[in-house]
Amino acid sequence: MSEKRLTMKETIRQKALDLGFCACGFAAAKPLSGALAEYRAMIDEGRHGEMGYLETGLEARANPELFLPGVKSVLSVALPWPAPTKPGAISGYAVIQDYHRVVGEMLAELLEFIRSIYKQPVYGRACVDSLPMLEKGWAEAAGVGCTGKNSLLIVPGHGSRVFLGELLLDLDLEPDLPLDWNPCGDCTACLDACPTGALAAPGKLDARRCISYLTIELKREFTDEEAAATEDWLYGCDHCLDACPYNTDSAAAFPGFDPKEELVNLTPEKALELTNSQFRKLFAGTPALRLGLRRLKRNARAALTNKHKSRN
Ligand code: B12
Ligand code: SF4
Ligand code: SF4
Repeated sequence: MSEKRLTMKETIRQKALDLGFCACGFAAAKPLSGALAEYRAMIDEGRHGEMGYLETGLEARANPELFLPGVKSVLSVALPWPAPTKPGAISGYAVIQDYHRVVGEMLAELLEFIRSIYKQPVYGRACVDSLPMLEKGWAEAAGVGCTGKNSLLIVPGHGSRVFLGELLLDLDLEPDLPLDWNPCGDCTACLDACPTGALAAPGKLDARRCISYLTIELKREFTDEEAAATEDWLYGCDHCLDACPYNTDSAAAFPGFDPKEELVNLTPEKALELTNSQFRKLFAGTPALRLGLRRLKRNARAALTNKHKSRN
């Protein structure tokens, strides 16, 4: 490999860190075989529940060449969000600015920078949950971190309270090596903290039992069993994140994320009183806006029932 290519890569990585990402790595855009096998197993076993969109484009998720011919490298980044200041009913990642927009804008700026330092046209495409990509698999391949038993990617020194994003590039950049790191060892804190048994085995999630899936992804009304499983959560669930020793409260978050106090303090009672326009105003700019008021109220009714049951 030429010294120039290495220098370019390190210049890009430094820019990514300067923009606020806590980690940046590079992988060759070659098929990810191990991650695809895990993915197929999830679909074949029905663990994805009613997320029908996960059944499409299976091969492409592990091989970006199939939807972006000519792509040679996958640049993977992580952006840390703040630890909750107090327990709330909405996951910490959803009481702040929508990561799709924030990470997407930062990746667009990084791409502009890359174009400015190359003396040739550079084709690039940013992805934050917006293309069929196995984001954790790519982050692992790029040496950004390792997947823990809660199935989330852990970045050394920053934990798993991080969003992932990618830039697909037609540049032939030297790939980084995956980390030689077993972050979990004998720890089982996340498996023990999951109230529903959704973490069926280390690294294997059964979404049908996951509160995050039930409150965010499930479109229909709950069955009685599903409603009982959601505890007092209105959107998402943070138990397996909060339990992880790598997610210390002092880990530095991206300063551009500013928790919305009204969302941190939202109760099921208040959620049930919201009108449509109040809902849109309250959730504007956050990832939870896409839930819609009907499903927020579904979640709030279940949370209230669970609260009353736990008192009796
Ligand atoms: C569908 C989806 C969900 C589904 C299913 C989650 C899942 N684990 O599959 C639901 C709705 C439940 C969900 C919930 C959450 N999600 Co989500 N989700 C996604 C999405 C869109 C696709 C994930 C996917 O393809 N899953 C299918 C499975 C098979 O793939 P996988 O988990 O990546 O597979 C790996 C593991 O299974 C692992 N593995 C397999 N076997 C074993 C065995 C061992 C021992 C180990 C250690 C690992 C391991 O290897 C595979 C390859 O890396 C991604 C974005 C994306 N496009 O990738 C975000 C994403 C994974 N979600 C994210 C977040 C933040 C969450 C929540 C924390 C939100 C919340 N607070 O409520 C929860 C966490 C729940 C959990 N413990 O996973 C982040 C995770 C960031 C990170 N640090 O990893 C992502 C990457 C979005 C983003 N751009 O930042 N999510
Ligand atoms: S998000 Fe909640 S329900 Fe889902 S695996 Fe983690 S702890 Fe379990
Ligand atoms: S809580 Fe323990 S087992 Fe779970 S991901 Fe963190 S280190 Fe791994």
